[in-house]
Amino acid sequence: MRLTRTFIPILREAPREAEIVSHKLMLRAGMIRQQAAGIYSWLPLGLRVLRRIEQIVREEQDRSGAVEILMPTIQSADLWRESGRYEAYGKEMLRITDRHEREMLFGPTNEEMVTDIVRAHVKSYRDLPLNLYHIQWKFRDEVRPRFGVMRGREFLMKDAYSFDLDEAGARTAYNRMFVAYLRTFARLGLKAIPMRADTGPIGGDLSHEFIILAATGESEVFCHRDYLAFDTPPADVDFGDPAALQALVDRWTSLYAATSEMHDAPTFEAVAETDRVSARGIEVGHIFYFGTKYSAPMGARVAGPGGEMHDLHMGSYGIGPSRLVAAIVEASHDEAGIVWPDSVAPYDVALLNLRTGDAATDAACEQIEREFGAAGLSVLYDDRDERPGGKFATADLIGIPWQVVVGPKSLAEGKVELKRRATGERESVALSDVVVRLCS
Ligand code: P5A
Repeated sequence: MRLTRTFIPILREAPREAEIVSHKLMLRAGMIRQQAAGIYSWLPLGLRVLRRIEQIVREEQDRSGAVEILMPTIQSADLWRESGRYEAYGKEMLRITDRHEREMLFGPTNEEMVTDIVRAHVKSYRDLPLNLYHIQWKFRDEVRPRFGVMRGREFLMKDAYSFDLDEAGARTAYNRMFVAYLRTFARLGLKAIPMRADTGPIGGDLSHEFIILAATGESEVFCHRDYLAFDTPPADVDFGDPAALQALVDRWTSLYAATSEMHDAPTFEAVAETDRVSARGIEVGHIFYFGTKYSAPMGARVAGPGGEMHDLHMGSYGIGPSRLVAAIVEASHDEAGIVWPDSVAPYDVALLNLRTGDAATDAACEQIEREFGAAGLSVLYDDRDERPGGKFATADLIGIPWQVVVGPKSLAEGKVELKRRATGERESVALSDVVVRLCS
């Protein structure tokens, strides 16, 4: 993609309303635009990152056995009356009336709706276990929307819902999501620590938040330092083996880790002082087990092996892809701009033509762009008529992992420069080798 043909409205200065570095950088890099408090448009660069995050989340959900659906954003108030949450949810719910005076709402979460789907179609224990998820926009009229897409009012959520015959089955479903989340966050280049958490308006008594440590995080958290060095479960973990899953979860819950609502100071102080981490964190995922809280009032039950009826045991599991874009920037930037992890970068390579209009540099850039494309790497080609300094600054700001710099002097010797954004390391590479060098 040529920079002159796409739409990346770079800002020289961060708008004053941006308080934290991720919000500043996302605005400066032209990734998002605020449309109202806590409501954003996603511009091309931001959208590409959001889509890559969504795709990694989707792959790990699918790997764990969850099945993708898509439920609407608008829901009927009647469904929420069945669970008793319509009144209880309060002012955070955006309530809407349609032309027939029917009460509707913009969904803040989908426990009721998915329970309605399952009660209509799932009648027997043979249809279980079942985990349905979707990736859909939510609306919560937050008291304090802030920090850009970190705490929006409209935000994207991956929400999964598990259905099992009994508590033991539901526990395995919970463990599946727990392990899938560890893998998801690691693939996004993040160290997320599962911490005992409060359940709030979702309910239930077993819950973990997945937290990444960051000075600008909104939550106060406490954990054992060893978690920072724990290994991620491998890609071939057997999601059909309850004992193997339990062993992984046992390990990841063996040390102290709690959010401030669940914090127990005496237990934490029993941890050696050098191992105690007391920090701020960003909640990027949250999982819940709440048994029959929705299935019992809504009549979601199935016949067991002997024909007896069971209320379904449920859990729900959320990840915030739009918040993750900001969280990754918080975790990965320097003074010059964003440093995208390879797995979510908006493009793989930034191609800088230092003398646009020069026949040799133009031809070399076009050749490189074609060859990278053929090799399956995406390229953002800076073909603007702009000074080299401006091109370097833009490339550093938007943080694409590799930069290929094509200038007339080195090109005369058949060379281009390759720079790794994360480390600043540069090497001079023959024009004919640059694609092979990145693909190997
Ligand atoms: C779990 C899935 C739930 O809503 N119901 C369905 C459960 N959990 S949650 O913790 O309230 O939200 C899940 C994740 O969504 C993200 N998130 C947000 N992202 C941006 N702005 C917000 N205002 C916002 N609120 C929640 C978080 O990643 C959270 O973990």
